[in-house]
Amino acid sequence: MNGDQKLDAFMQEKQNFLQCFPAIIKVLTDDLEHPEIEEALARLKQVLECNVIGGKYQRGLLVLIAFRALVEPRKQDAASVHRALVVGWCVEMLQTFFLVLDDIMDSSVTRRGQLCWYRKPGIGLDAINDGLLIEMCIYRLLKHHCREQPYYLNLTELFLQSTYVTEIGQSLDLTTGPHDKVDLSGFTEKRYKTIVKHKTSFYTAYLPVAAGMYMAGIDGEREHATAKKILLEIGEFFQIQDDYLDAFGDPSVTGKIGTDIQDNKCSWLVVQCLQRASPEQRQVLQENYGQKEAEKVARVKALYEELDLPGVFSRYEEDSYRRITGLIGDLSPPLPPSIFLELAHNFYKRKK
Ligand code: DMA
Ligand code: MG
Ligand code: MG
Ligand code: MG
Repeated sequence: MNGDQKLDAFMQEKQNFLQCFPAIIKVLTDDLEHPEIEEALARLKQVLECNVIGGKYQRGLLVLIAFRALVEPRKQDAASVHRALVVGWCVEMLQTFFLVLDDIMDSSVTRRGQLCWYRKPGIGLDAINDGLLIEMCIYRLLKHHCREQPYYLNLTELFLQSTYVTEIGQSLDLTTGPHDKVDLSGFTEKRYKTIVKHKTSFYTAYLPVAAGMYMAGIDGEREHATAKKILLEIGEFFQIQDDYLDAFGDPSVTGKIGTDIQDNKCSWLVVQCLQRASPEQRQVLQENYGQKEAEKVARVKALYEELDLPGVFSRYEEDSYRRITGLIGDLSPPLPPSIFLELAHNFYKRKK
């Protein structure tokens, strides 16, 4: 199959996926037994509709793709498929919870083509509680739809572990690039990989596939370790693209304005820049990185261009894609290569 047909796997599932969102909202926000919390649930409905919708749904759809590839067709009855859709939305809610809080910590301006939630009039830091409520929706949905399933505990623990791992990654992301001090010596490739494995790869790539595996009854340590190895690689590739797009993407396409240079982030670009910079260029970075002035940000981007980091990125993208397809080629049953190939195709050369 070629790349276009692979992309269709995500597109095919998308219709169904979006169609069941209203039913999910209903389960989460209709509570006739507790009329005294009606206002809070009305707000939750608004929070969910404004924040969970509008992304690419790649992580949520990936649960469906894994489920379809791993569960025997005769066991893909309507109720089981619905549970997979729900778990897909749980992954999207985890992502939304992280993003609402990440945008506050990163002082971001836009997300998914709109003002970030905390920047909307009248919201401000109340967004913190909104984010926490979105997180709890995961466990309410799992309980409501999956409590009787043999994989309920595995899924619950998987979501909890993914949250912990991501929060550890966010912690390293924040402390490696503090607000008050630019220390370029901390921006190493090794630290970069540790941050990304935790803050992105685990929940972006491993979580959705692992959820599909548990739903299919695949809970062996060996199978999960094999899947994790490849998925963490694919996740690293995804975050490197995110870092590249932060400086060189088109905000009208990505839906977000980059902030990594201003925020003193240990981005893939700054790590690559430091590996190639002359002492003079390093000095330019030292004087301009991690500050909000537009001229300083522009100076850092000009340095990235001088060092041809867009070219370095293109070459990295090709190499990484080749390495990932190689790893996928070595897979053995019960894990079919299709899930991993579809994911790699979907991420490769993305513009948003
Ligand atoms: C992504 O980091 C990680 C999480 C857990 C949201 P990021 O700040 O680079 O993401 P974005 O570019 O979407 O703000
Ligand atoms: Mg961010
Ligand atoms: Mg961040
Ligand atoms: Mg980013």
